[in-house]
Amino acid sequence: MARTTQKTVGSRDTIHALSTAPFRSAVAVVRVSGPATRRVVDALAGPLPAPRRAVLRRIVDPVDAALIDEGLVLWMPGPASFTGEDMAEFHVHGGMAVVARLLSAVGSVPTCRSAEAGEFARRAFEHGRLDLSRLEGIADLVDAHTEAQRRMALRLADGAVAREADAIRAGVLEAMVLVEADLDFADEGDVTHETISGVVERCSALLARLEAALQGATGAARLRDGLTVAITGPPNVGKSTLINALSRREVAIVSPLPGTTRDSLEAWIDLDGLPVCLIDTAGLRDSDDPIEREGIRRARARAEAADAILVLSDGDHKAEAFGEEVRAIRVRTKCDLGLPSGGDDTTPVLLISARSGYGLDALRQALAAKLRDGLAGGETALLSQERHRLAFQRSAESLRLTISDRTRPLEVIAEDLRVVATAMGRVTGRIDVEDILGDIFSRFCIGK
Ligand SMILES: Nc1nc2c(ncn2[C@@H]2O[C@H](COP(=O)(O)OP(=O)(O)OP(=O)(O)O)[C@@H](O)[C@H]2O)c(=O)[nH]1
Ligand SMILES: [Mg+2]
Repeated sequence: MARTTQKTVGSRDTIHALSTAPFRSAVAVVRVSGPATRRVVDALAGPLPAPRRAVLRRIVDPVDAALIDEGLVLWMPGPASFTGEDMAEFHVHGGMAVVARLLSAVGSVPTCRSAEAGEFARRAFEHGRLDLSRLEGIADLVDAHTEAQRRMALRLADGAVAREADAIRAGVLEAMVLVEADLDFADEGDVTHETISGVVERCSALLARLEAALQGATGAARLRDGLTVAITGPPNVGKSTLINALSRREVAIVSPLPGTTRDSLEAWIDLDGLPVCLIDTAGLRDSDDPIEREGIRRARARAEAADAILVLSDGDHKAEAFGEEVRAIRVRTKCDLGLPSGGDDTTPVLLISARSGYGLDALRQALAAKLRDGLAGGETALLSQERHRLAFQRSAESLRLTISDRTRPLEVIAEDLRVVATAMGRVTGRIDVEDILGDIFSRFCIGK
């Protein structure tokens, strides 16, 4: 059916999108935002319901009055909505045909068009409903796979970073006032060293805050992206059997032939709340086969870059490399075939049988503990996003300059302070935002 509605592109357009996942599901939610939302509700579902109350309605296509589905309709007038504009939600059965027809029906209302990626969030920002860092937190919350990621994302969405950035910015603005006052009245005697003392005192306190915020930030960023664990060892020790057991999936081919795995294989697991990418690798040995050699080269490279390494050995094969690394956990496999007689090495070894499940819980615990050690407080850190970390870091560097050299002219100090105020303002998007908006909102998918 051809729909030839005149559309005007612009921010006063009314936008619509499927906000739930684009798969068959019990319920799908289509969101609408913008000035024509009233008309959309009226055309598809009859008179406007009471604000923010779900009502069950017959939803029809205004083009031919055909019934699309029966579902819940929510009317959320602006400005107290997510975007700050008039909004509506249609909760319908989540079949793809239902959704497709509903989207086309909404799109037939004049000035309605499909939302671009992140456009709902962008409107929320532009209408001052949420600052940038909170919106980034919401994006992380949607992407969170594990408890640790969820908690971290929620802190950001809840405004923890925004509050800190605002407080630091306010402190810097106070220091700037002192500097500007001095610059304006520079001819009224030698008060400059007093001004500098006052500024340095304020900057020291602010630097302490910045440094506290930066604590654990590197670990937090790794946690946000996920941690990698390489499973290494000689051929046939049971690396592939272990990745299958830990991920509870048939990720890798297992066979009694040594040299079965050549490519590195990955499986994501939730390890006590930590997002962990397990990597099964080719067995380490001297080989003349060029394909196996490439596999072994990759295995070593993955292990080098991993956050932790499981170094496997069995009764027949000893582990060669990585055994002494702090990142390594030594694991003796196939313990269902008999426990080792011991005495061959001093490094503690975890005993497991991937076949019977013996020792796997202890291995999970040891691995989670090792990864948490490496995160160095990242789980509770304030800053998990690179963009925020860089802003705090740049600010800290500026303040260190101000504090360390009291002989610099006030004009230069003023510039350092401005750098901090700008960096903190960008975290929340209060200033100079246009150039960073695209970056952030492109991370959102359509419907957010
Ligand atoms: N009894 C016993 N056999 C195991 C265990 N884990 C693995 N095996 C056997 O050991 C053989 C090799 O297992 P894989 O998991 O393919 O070993 P791998 O380390 O991935 O070997 P490559 O890919 O060749 O490097 C297979 O026959 C497995 O069934 C175990 O816990 N107990
Ligand atoms: Mg294998």
